[in-house]
Amino acid sequence: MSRHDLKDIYEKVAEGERVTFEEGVRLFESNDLITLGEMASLVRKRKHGDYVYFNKNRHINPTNVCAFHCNFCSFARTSDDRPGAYTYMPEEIVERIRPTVDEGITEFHIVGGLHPKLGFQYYLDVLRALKEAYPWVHLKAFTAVEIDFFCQLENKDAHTILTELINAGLDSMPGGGAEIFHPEVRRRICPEKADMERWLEIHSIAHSLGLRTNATMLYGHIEKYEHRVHHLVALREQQDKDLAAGYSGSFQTFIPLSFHPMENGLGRRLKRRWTSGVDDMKTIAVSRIMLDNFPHIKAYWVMLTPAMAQIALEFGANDIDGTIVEEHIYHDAGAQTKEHMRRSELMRLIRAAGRTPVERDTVYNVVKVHA
Ligand code: V47
Repeated sequence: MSRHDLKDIYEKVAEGERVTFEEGVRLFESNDLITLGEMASLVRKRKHGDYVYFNKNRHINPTNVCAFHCNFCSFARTSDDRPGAYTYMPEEIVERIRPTVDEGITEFHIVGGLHPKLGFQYYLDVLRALKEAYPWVHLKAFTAVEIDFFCQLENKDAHTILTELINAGLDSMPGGGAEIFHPEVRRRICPEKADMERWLEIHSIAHSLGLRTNATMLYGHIEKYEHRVHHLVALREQQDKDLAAGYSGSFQTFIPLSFHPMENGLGRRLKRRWTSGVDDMKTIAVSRIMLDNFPHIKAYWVMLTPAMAQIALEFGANDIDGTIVEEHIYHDAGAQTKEHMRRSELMRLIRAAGRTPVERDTVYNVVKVHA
């Protein structure tokens, strides 16, 4: 497909009009990467000019023991006695991370396994301990799948569970656990997980409680372009509803996640096939074009590599995540990237792309514009 074939969609995007499901599929089918990048850049520039956001954050994965069996996951261990299984108690977490936490850090990103035995209290205690030890740090914690698991453990509704978590220190929610919403794919990769309706419902309840949340999409495995577009449209519709409802929370950032095929059953079945650079950039671009009501698109450097995250800035991304410090989910699945990037390195990456680095906190308050 050439630029000419995308002309009608290009004109809609230039006019700020919404792209349909069918047009979204056409965008994915196109190999005209430059035109896709131009279209995504139109949307990105309108929203953010040349600002590129990053933050000083640290990932924390309290346990990798998980009751679920998602076939794409290399991080989870099915029980405490499996090789490599770990669980850190709340006080241990506080002490383990102390050497890497300074006053400049603004976010802990906390996700982990659905431990079959620890109970909800453990997860509340993790938040409380971190908030008490590092009260200035924003706690972005627990995916909708984890929240759904807590509801089952406690036999309580999501509104109650989220309120308890907020009282323990929860400030916002990350976007994980979304994978691919379409049931044809979801039942083949993560049948035990909360389904699309439940995942969206939990985010909507979080929004009604004033939380900002993120959303992800795990692509590059058995899904088709139609499934990706279905996923994007579902997120766009939920955001429309929550904005119309006047909730004080909403989705803020979308993060496409490319499948990493090492050390997991799905990867073995797919003969350890990695996504291509073209697919990675196309997915960033189509996400930016379709999710017109999402403020931010993140190029997660751990997943993409710093070099490709930098290129993604020309395909609609306006955020590259943060310093991270310690990362398990992608490194267990074969990522060759570093786990830590210094703030100065992140800024160099952004500047070398001709853009302005903007340090932010989790909810995009500007810490500093590095003009
Ligand atoms: O939900 C698991 C994915 C997610 C693999 O909100 C895999 O700012 C690829 O959600 N290959 C967790 N992906 C990570 C996540 C995230 C990351 C960065 C920023 C934010 C944010 C959220 O990782 C899981 C799953 O979709 N995942 N295994 C794998 N083998």
